[in-house]
Amino acid sequence: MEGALTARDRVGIQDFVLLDAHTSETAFLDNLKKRFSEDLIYTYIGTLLVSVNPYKELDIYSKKQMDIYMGVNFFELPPHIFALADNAYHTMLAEANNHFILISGESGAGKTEASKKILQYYAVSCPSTTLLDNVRDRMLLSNPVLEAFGNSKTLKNDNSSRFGKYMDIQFDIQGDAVGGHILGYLLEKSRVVHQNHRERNFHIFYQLVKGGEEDLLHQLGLESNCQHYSYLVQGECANVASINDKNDWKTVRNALFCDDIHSIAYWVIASVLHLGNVQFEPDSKGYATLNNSAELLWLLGVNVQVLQEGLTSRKIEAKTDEVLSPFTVDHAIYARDALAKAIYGRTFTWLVNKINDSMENKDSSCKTVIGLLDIYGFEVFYVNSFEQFCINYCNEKLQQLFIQLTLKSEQEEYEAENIGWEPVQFFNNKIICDLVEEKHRGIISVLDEECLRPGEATDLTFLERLEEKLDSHPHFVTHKLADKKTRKTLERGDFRLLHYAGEVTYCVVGFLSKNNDLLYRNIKDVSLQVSTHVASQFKSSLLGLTDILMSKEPWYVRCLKSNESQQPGQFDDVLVRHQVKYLGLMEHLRVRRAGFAYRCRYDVFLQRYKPLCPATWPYWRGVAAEGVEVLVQHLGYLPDEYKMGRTKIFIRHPRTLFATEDAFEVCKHDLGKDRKTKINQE
Ligand code: AOV
Ligand code: MG
Repeated sequence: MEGALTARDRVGIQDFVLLDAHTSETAFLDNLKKRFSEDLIYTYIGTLLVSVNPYKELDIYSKKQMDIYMGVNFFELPPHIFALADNAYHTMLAEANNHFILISGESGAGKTEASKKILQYYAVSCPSTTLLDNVRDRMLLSNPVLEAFGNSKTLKNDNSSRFGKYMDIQFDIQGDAVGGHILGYLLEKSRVVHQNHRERNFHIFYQLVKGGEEDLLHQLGLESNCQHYSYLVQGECANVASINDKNDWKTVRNALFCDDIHSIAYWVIASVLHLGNVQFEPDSKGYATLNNSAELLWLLGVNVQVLQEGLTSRKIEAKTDEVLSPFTVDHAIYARDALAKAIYGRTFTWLVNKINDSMENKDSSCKTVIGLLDIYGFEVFYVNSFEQFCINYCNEKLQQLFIQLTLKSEQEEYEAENIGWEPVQFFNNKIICDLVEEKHRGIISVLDEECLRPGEATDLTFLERLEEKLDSHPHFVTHKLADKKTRKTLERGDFRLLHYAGEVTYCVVGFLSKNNDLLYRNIKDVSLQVSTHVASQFKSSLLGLTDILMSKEPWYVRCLKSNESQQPGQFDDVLVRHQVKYLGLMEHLRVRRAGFAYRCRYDVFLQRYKPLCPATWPYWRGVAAEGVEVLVQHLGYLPDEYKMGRTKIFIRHPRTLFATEDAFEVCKHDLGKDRKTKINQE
């Protein structure tokens, strides 16, 4: 019928690979937008899943939906996060190897929601035995607990993750989810003591104060009013429309699975709140004295006198003795906040350990894992500090990993295998990773060096050192180094990095002290350990993470933020286009489209599919590559559908492989049970 919209016109195309050959960025965006307006938030680029945040509940995550996606070939149903989860799962079972799902995108794009959906899929859909239900429940319950302690409202996202999380879901040989393990990365502890305007502290504080039962609050000496606590009022937004702290409290309380954990967690929250209310006044010499020490009594388990001393003075070792050097009020506030941050930070680590104990797979029957990576997304605020520097560096590393695993290695493999290939150009952000992490010259190195000159170095000398070392770096600018026009946009205490995802201007104030994260020594004596040089620790833990990921088979979810105001149904063209650009989605599409979705070593391919051809069954006595050629000719592969490399066969489209897989299933069936067993064993 003339004028009528075809389904394709209306809902767009579900795999970008199938769009017209020379897809422009505009066509790419049109397709996303069309689908978004029909509540179709998922689209594929081959096996990569693009997800656009709808900012509204969609009825697509029910158990019924999970059942629909279970064990179905990837491209047979509309794109879905469950399809990706299922595909990773079945590939893991078939190939008996480890996988990971990298979820990336900027703050508020939907990473955490995606990771929760994937975990739910595994916990609910995979086969189960009663014995294991317990472990699965723990896995699911770990989410609300860690979100309560590790997420908060920021300007970008009402439920923003303020820590990085990598979770291994462990499976046994039957495919049962049998255990889990979480690695946490760099919690943004500074939030405990300071929140910017319109931002909050971690959710758990508001949950306890607003939702805690009267008895409990009484025991902890807490008022049920957030306004009473100086650590909760700085952002002036204790109440957030999209958050129901009272309800969330109930969920978290039920999810905190044992009494010990309950009481310790509450004690810590209460202690931190009381600590925040401790005020200091100058004595006649200007030294700090506590003006309301009663609050401290609630800091259970700590010797009050030692604590008071620790907050108002520092121990200095003299030749034979130790003397107390008193603090000014500013110093004392610094010490108080350092203690609050440290208590909270250590509790978070302790909580992750407890959760890990509860999900541990005790009978070591675990065979393979699927790792889920959900970190804090790239973020740019009006003022950006050390925290944003670490978060954005982390995103830079993940982008580098993505590039290495897809764009770069893919093209290198074609070259190594002598597959004819027109190289696709892409921006490699390695230069920015190096700028941050290179030895001696990189920003972290310079920062660490400055931290080793206590008393002499300041945030500004740190900036000067950077200017000396990086004066001609194309991705680094400061007021001094900038041209006339750019200079106007920079303050003297700023440096600007040209990140892969855009420019970010960092204010150096606080970089040294945050990197040092040093507690005054006698406070450390009370209960805590010193942790030094966060940024380098972070760097090495990220390098460790990269190693973990490199040893596994990757899957990608690229989350896009639809609009800045967290509104349902709004698609901001400029914002989405920017993300499509910096995430390298067009380049990925080009590589994918011109490339080959599947590849397999000749011997492995032949071994699996040899029953499909009389010439190769039961044995092929010649060279494996020739056997594969005979086999695929027999199966009717067209010349355009595959290429023969040096050691591998490359298959252009998954549907070709699926057809072969289907034929294999039928053949296995026909061969009968005994022989089927034999094939599997071989
Ligand atoms: P993020 O993890 O990527 O940001 P979230 O996953 O927390 O972002 O998503 C932000 C908000 O967007 C959620 O709280 C939901 O309200 C909404 N949302 C996201 N995905 C969906 C979905 N699939 N369906 C419905 N609503 C969704 V950060 O943690 O800030 O980088 O540090
Ligand atoms: Mg998140």
